Amino acid sequence: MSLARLSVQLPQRRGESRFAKVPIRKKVTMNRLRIVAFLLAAMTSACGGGSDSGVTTPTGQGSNPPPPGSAAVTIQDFSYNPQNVTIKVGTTVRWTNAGPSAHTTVSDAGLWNSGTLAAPGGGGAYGGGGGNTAGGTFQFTFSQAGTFTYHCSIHPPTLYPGFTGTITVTP
Ligand SMILES: [Cu+2]
Repeated sequence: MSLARLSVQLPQRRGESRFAKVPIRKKVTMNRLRIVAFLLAAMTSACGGGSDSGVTTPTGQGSNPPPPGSAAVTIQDFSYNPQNVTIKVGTTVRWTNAGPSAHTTVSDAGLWNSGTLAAPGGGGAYGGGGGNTAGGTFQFTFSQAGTFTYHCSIHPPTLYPGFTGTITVTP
């Protein structure tokens, strides 16, 4: 190894003993790459088909709607969040009351009626403290396409404008 080559390598390998280590480090890097590749391959095969619904994502659909499965709506502060949900037929929507009041989700067309969903208990208005109970939940699976509006029967839109929601179900 010539002095000229050494002087080139010095700035690249600060603080390490130089030329003796170069081939070893290369070998270690190669082995690491092989191990990573092996792990990736193992994980990929292990995870194949491991999703809960087993459905595939449709292509060319943009960001909406998501594939059948589930969607979540949070009821909080006299609003449904998100207010508008677009899903595919077969999707289950789950409403969760995050408080502070008791609420319902009732289909305007009478498809579903959750009954009263309790607010989270304990720990203040939003149930943030310890030892609290979770807010009430309700879920409904949409088996037909269409646009379904809904409201809270305890706080009707006549008194709470904007406290409404829409589920758009595509074929
Ligand atoms: Cu309500």
